[in-house]
Amino acid sequence: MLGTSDFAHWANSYQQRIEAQLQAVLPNAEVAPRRLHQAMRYAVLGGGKRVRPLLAFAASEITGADVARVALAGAAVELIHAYSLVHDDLPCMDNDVLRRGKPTCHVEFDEATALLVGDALQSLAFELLADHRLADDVSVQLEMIKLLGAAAGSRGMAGGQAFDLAATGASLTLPELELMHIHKTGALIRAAALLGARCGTALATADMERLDHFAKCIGLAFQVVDDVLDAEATTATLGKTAGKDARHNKPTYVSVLGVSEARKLADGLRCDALAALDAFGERALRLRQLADFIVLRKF
Ligand code: GRG
Repeated sequence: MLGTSDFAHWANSYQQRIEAQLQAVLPNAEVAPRRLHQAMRYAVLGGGKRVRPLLAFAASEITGADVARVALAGAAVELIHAYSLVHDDLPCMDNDVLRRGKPTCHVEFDEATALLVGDALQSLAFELLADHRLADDVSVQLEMIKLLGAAAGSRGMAGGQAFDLAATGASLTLPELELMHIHKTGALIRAAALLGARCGTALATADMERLDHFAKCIGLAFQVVDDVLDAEATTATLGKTAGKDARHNKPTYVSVLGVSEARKLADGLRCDALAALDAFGERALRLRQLADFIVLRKF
């Protein structure tokens, strides 16, 4: 059995791989429109845990996918994620000034540029998925493009953000909170795992459902932990403003359950997620380790 340091080494090497892929696909900052291209690179490069691409790489180990394909799929998901952070930080949404330990995109550049950064990153994500061979079967690749579109759109992340904006100042029940986060945070995390797997050999329907269940549980666990960290960690550790949820009067797992129950919920979700991987044996080692990282992380 491999230990934590082996996971740290694996994660580090794939974080570097995704960084190189993102460097390569982002427009050159010296090419016009330079300010927009500089801001796109600023928003994406040199920060973030890269959890979504790591999930794509880990899931792809189940289906023996080509790493070059997975890097492109993982980069597409990370571009969507980076766009969502840039837009989420805008004054019309969360109005935040710190992200990944540096000034938010609209603070460093300006609001109009930040809006365009999000738009352009989203377009680039789909361009990547359409422009490179990611699956042997063209119809599978079309399914992959559709999957990311649904995960990012009004029935996925953007819809979750709409639920979130509507919930400010309201009190939500646990099922309502879950519905919001399955969309806002969970949809893209789920897409990352499924896209990584789909770059390789096709899985039987039952196995795809197992992976999907894993991804749903871990996507929700990610958000529960995010809420706990917002309440307990410092701004310096997180690289983003801590304690914001309570100040903005947002319903969270901590406001509904308290820290201790929220932690128990995250651990229960981790156990459910891990159980869904039993059928995959050693091929799911990295997914198991990532599940542990997501729930036990301190930032
Ligand atoms: C603006 C369409 C639109 C959507 C925004 C994802 C999102 C929806 C907003 C981000 C705000 C937020 C705090 C979401 C909760 C969980 C989350 C996605 C945290 C940030 O993700 P990490 O921790 O960030 O993976 P890094 O910086 O490590 O990539």
